[in-house]
Amino acid sequence: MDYEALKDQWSEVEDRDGIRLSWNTFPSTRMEASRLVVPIGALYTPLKEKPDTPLLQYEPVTCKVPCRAVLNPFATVDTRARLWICPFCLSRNGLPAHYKDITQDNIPPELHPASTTIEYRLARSAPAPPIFVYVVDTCQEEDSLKALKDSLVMSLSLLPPNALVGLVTFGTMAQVHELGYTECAKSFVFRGSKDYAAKQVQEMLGLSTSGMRTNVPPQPGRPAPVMGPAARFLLPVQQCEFQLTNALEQLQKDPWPVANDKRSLRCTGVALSVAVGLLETSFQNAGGRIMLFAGGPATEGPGLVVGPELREPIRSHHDIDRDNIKYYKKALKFYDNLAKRVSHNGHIIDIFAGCLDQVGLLEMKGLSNSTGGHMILTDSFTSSQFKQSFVRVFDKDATDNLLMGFNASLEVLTTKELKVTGLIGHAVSLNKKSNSVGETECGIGNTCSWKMCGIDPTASYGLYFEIANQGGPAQHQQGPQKGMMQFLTFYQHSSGQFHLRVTTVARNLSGPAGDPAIAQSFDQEAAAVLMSRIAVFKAEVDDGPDVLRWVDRMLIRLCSRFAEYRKDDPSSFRLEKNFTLYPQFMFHLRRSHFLQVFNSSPDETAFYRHVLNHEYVGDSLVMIQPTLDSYTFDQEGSVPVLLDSASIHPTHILLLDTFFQILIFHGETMAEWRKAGYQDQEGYENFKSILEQPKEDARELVQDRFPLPRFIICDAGGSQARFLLAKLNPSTTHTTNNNYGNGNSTQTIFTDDVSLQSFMDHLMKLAVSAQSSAPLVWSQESTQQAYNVAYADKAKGQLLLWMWGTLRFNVGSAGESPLQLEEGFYME
Ligand SMILES: *C1O[C@H](CO)[C@@H](O)[C@H](O)[C@H]1NC(C)=O
Ligand SMILES: *[C@@H]1O[C@H](CO)[C@@H](O)[C@H](O)[C@H]1NC(C)=O
Ligand SMILES: *[C@@H]1O[C@H](CO)[C@@H](O)[C@H](O)[C@H]1NC(C)=O
Ligand SMILES: *[C@@H]1O[C@H](CO)[C@@H](O)[C@H](O)[C@H]1NC(C)=O
Ligand SMILES: *[C@@H]1O[C@H](CO)[C@@H](O)[C@H](O)[C@H]1NC(C)=O
Ligand SMILES: [Zn+2]
Repeated sequence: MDYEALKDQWSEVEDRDGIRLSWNTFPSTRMEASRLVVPIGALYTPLKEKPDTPLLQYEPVTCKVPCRAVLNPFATVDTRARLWICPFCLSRNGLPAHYKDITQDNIPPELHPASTTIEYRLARSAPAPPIFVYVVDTCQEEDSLKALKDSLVMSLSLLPPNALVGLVTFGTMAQVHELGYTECAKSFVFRGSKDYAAKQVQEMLGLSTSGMRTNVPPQPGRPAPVMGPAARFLLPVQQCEFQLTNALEQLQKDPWPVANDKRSLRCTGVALSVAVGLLETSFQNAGGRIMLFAGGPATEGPGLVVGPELREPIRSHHDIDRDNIKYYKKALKFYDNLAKRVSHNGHIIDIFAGCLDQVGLLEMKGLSNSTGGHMILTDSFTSSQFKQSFVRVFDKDATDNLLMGFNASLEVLTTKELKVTGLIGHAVSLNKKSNSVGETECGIGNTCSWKMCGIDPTASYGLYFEIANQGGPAQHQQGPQKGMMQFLTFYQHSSGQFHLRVTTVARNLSGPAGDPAIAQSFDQEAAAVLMSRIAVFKAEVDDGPDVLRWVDRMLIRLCSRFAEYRKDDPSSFRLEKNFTLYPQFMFHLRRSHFLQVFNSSPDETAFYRHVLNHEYVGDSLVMIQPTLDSYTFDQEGSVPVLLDSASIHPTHILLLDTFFQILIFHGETMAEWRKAGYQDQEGYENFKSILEQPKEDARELVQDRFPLPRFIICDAGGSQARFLLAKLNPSTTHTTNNNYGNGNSTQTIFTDDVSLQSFMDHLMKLAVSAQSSAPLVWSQESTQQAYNVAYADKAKGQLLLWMWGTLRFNVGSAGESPLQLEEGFYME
């Protein structure tokens, strides 16, 4: 099968099962697996929206304990003997009585070959309606507090009427508002400087006894039953909307005076621990979100990230590097402990930051990354970036249920050839051992089950596997064997029922060593994203340069293994089509703000990494390698161009999408004409429409983007243009004098600002010197193929360009001549 056909097949699988694998044929031995360099991995989006899939209204048929695999299309069913053989453990199971009528032609939906992904609506109902606790910072300027209050009031109308809501506000002190008390506004106050133990919080709020009546199921459309003592603070929105709206509208800026040389005293840590304590006793394992709205950094009490003195700056990456950080470790420990409690309780923490400066996302990130919460970094609560992203959290499906799941967990089962080594994504380990757990660990490992608490239709998890078989291929059976995985996602649907989503994946196991089927099955896009997650996971614990070195080493090893070349002859280096884009992804990854942190604040780094760990393959690739489109005269619409400084041209407009930013850049001439107002003159309609097109395309791009990206419109020479320049390959500035130095060792670290071309030159040199292989020459034809791949991908909204051509930027004649691509550069 050719590469385009394979890609189509993978994208069908992604649509159907929400999964993409780095290798679509599994190696049959451990040795062979280790030679693949890139691990066997899956990027899985469990709740990917599948509007046409029926929701089964019965309990799944499962295999015996301890296997518990769910009946699936790969099971062998003996309709006459009324049994099915589990493909995971090979046990025989009787079919349940109500399946007595099944025949070859009349099979239940879960056995249908297309049902590799299926969802059950279980009989079990949620112990309580979904809970939302707003934790609101009042140390804010009036306009920003006003905007936030408006957003919060508006959001009440987006909640299901039976949802329980609560309000905690904080500044110098933290207050829990007693919404159940209707005579006047009443709240419980906590000192901002004190570290309250869980028990103290509960005693102060009078919550020491558990008040939840677990055996009273909530009735949709009716007020929930009274929840004991917590009902003073958490009420169905339909019952307390008036009270809560009032409380929100009356919120004032924190009244404590703040001197000119001081920051506001803000006890974010106490406020969060009070909110956590509020849900802890009464609503353990019931679905709930704690939503923090932070207008600045914690400066008071436990979890403070900077002191109140303004002359003391908040920590930077350089400070962390030099270990010059006064509060960091203590704050991190505080929030990580809190995160442990919250994820154990099954609740979610979202962090919305609305501040030009940092608010301490770095320290607080564990709260969101271990509970499946959102982390949204914006400049202000007045920005549309905040307002629109916030609204998107409450998106609903066709049946008017919120698109969010609660108290979710994911379990992975494998056939004996495969073992799961870990997960990278927003989850914590449930420490469950089984035969499917591998010996090595990648990400959060040593378990076959994870808890994510919060889950939504785009939440994606990187799962990694190893091969168990130590010896030669054990091909006892006829034909190729299959390696299988089953993913079981159990969650509280926002309708109030529990659901189980089951995805079962089977792939061929390779034949004897050197089977070409493995290389053919390489999905370079999925692989790049899975490797990026590992790199980012490493970057959380290892030194930056060590991580870059690891990325380089893995890339060189992959190229040595799969490229064709003559030993020590870089000019003979050639990669097959299914590998050509991969080195370029790695080039952009190592330049990206995921790994190069010094141009970002620690909060920004935490935010970028958080979002990367949540997205599926396509969006992750845009983050790793942004897309760039060009608009000019005499051309229909936009044309994808190289992510290269040579793409800048006076009479062109560029549209850059980095996922986090959407930037429109006017070349010099374009900017001058626009400033002169030509677009409004007769005869310049063409110019006017060129100015409009990128804006329209940008609107299209952000339609389903979450969080909403930052919009930047800038001109050549303007200061904002730096955001574009930072993303471009520095081809036109680089001189031939690159400073790699010792080009022999695979330990070599590329300098940060090398161009893609030097990067590739160097990669080829290293790859061909590592070991020998058959000769082949990089040809004009493969250059052309690479371009075709690039343009084919554009159709799917992903611009991938392979720079195997020389870029020639014709200066002269007022820079009017178009960019020229000369191909065949690597011929000689
Ligand atoms: C993918 O690459 C491998 C190794 O270079 C090669 O054997 C295989 O034919 C390629 N497959 C396709 C579909 O291009
Ligand atoms: C929430 O999830 C945990 C495991 O992750 C599970 O033990 C618990 O039963 C779930 N809660 C409910 C109410 O089902
Ligand atoms: C989540 O945050 C904690 C720190 O709070 C960090 O140690 C961990 O690596 C993060 N997890 C991921 C997947 O980034
Ligand atoms: C799996 O193996 C079967 C039998 O050899 C073959 O027909 C099929 O094409 C293989 N599937 C893939 C995706 O390679
Ligand atoms: C590479 O190694 C060879 C032999 O070990 C040595 O002669 C050569 O100078 C080295 N090249 C560089 C650039 O270090
Ligand atoms: Zn079984």
